Amino acid sequence: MALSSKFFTLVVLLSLLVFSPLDVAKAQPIAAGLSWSFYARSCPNVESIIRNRLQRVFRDDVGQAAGILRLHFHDCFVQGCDGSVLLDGSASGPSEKSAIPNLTLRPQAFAIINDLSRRVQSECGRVVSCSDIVALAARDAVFLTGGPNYSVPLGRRDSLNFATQNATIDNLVAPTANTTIVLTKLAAKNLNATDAVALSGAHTIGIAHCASFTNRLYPNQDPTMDQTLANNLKTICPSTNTNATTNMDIRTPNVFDNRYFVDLMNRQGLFTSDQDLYTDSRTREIVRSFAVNQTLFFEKFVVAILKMGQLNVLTGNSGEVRGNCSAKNSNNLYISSVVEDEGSMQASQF
Ligand code: HEM
Ligand SMILES: *[C@@H]1O[C@H](CO)[C@@H](O)[C@H](O)[C@H]1NC(C)=O
Ligand SMILES: *[C@@H]1O[C@H](CO)[C@@H](O)[C@H](O)[C@H]1NC(C)=O
Ligand SMILES: *[C@@H]1O[C@H](CO)[C@@H](O)[C@H](O)[C@H]1NC(C)=O
Ligand SMILES: *[C@@H]1O[C@H](CO)[C@@H](O)[C@H](O)[C@H]1NC(C)=O
Ligand SMILES: *[C@@H]1O[C@H](CO)[C@@H](O)[C@H](O)[C@H]1NC(C)=O
Ligand SMILES: *[C@@H]1O[C@H](CO)[C@@H](O)[C@H](O)[C@H]1NC(C)=O
Ligand SMILES: *[C@@H]1O[C@H](CO)[C@@H](O)[C@H](O)[C@H]1NC(C)=O
Ligand SMILES: CC(=O)N[C@H]1CO[C@H](CO)[C@@H](O)[C@@H]1O
Repeated sequence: MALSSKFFTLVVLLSLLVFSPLDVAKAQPIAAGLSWSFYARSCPNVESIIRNRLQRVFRDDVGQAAGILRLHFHDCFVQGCDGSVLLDGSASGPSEKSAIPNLTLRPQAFAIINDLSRRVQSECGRVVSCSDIVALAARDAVFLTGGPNYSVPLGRRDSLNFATQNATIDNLVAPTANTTIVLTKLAAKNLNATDAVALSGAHTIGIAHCASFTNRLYPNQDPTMDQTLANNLKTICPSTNTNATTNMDIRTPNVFDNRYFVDLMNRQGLFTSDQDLYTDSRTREIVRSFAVNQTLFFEKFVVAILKMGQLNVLTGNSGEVRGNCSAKNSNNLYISSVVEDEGSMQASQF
């Protein structure tokens, strides 16, 4: 009896391990060159350095979590998850940062990533890429606001160049897009309808500026918008060019949960791209399933963000590990004069 109950406990513990959210992550295929233990020897504390710091940052201002999560999305969708979005413009051309969709990325998100990179470098040297730091910080933004925890495959390298403004505009999706456009743009990145709905669920945290949704208020009110919400939004944004912001998830604006989908079912989604997911028959049932089952949403979100987080990654000897996330190493006088070449950096990782 005692033995069998011990055995039962063991089985329960084992199945908890097997079915924990971490393993939802680890069951997913990973891109060649990435690994679940990439910095195990070269920077074993990288994840705790980042998480401990972000815990403090988000305690002071939880909104920064949304800014960081969105930065990961913009990094990955434009030219791959290569830290390109972090580069400041150079004399050679306008950067990804200054392209129109990036105007509303939070300046603090860039500062937070640079600060994390400095902290990681002071413990480990220049071994962890800025793109990996963004991916880990985005995971922590999700987890520390109430969302699922998941493992992040690591080993991304940073790009030597930023994307053009045109590539930025072409790859990102406008908030005025309908579901057809959302599905088409995400399919181009091998993200299917389930992924599209799950990833849109990131809008369960964060804010938006009037310009992102006044297309639904003026000149004509979108008939799929709840009247009370429309009235409130018209007060916040009396005209199309008001520089004000509003929470995206009216129920629990700072918590990563499934209420965004409850909003959609109540015609309280903020953007056309959000609300149309419930209008369109191809995605309506997915929205409903997430609204009634948060565990299901979390599970599908982890699958989708892991796919997103591995789009066109640079690995091996491609790209570099930036010493300053805002500049490539050859543009960074300090780094290029004192740090050894990339070959020896690579060797030190194994
Ligand atoms: C379906 C395609 C998407 C569209 C059309 C879209 C559009 C937007 C827009 C227009 C904003 C507000 C910008 C502003 O007015 O300040 C925003 C904010 C945000 N987006 Fe998305 N987005 C999409 C997908 C995603 C994905 C995949 C993620 C992350 C996984 C994400 C995370 C966020 C977050 C967290 C914010 C809040 C940022 C903050 O508070 O600073 N979005 N998005
Ligand atoms: C979250 O996942 C990470 C990566 O697998 C792991 O190191 C960490 O211990 C987990 N944290 C919690 C609180 O579950
Ligand atoms: C960028 O897009 C604009 C408008 O579509 C076009 O006129 C311009 O030639 C493009 N520039 C480049 C460098 O492709
Ligand atoms: C979606 O938007 C595109 C471009 O504006 C338009 O051509 C198409 O008819 C729209 N589709 C639906 C189903 O509304
Ligand atoms: C989307 O892709 C996942 C695998 O990443 C798969 O499990 C799921 O069934 C797909 N969903 C749809 C609607 O095709
Ligand atoms: C809009 O407001 C933000 C602060 O909320 C400010 O940083 C920005 O300069 C303003 N932009 C314009 C065009 O007034
Ligand atoms: C919710 O989704 C989870 C994960 O897919 C599943 O195991 C569970 O049975 C679902 N719960 C209900 C009440 O359907
Ligand atoms: C990082 O690079 C940016 C862009 O070149 C520069 O403005 C900034 O001063 C650099 N930061 C440090 C700490 O060197
Ligand atoms: C956060 C950030 O870097 N924003 C940039 C967006 O583009 C404008 C215009 O180029 C820059 O001034 C901002 O610094």
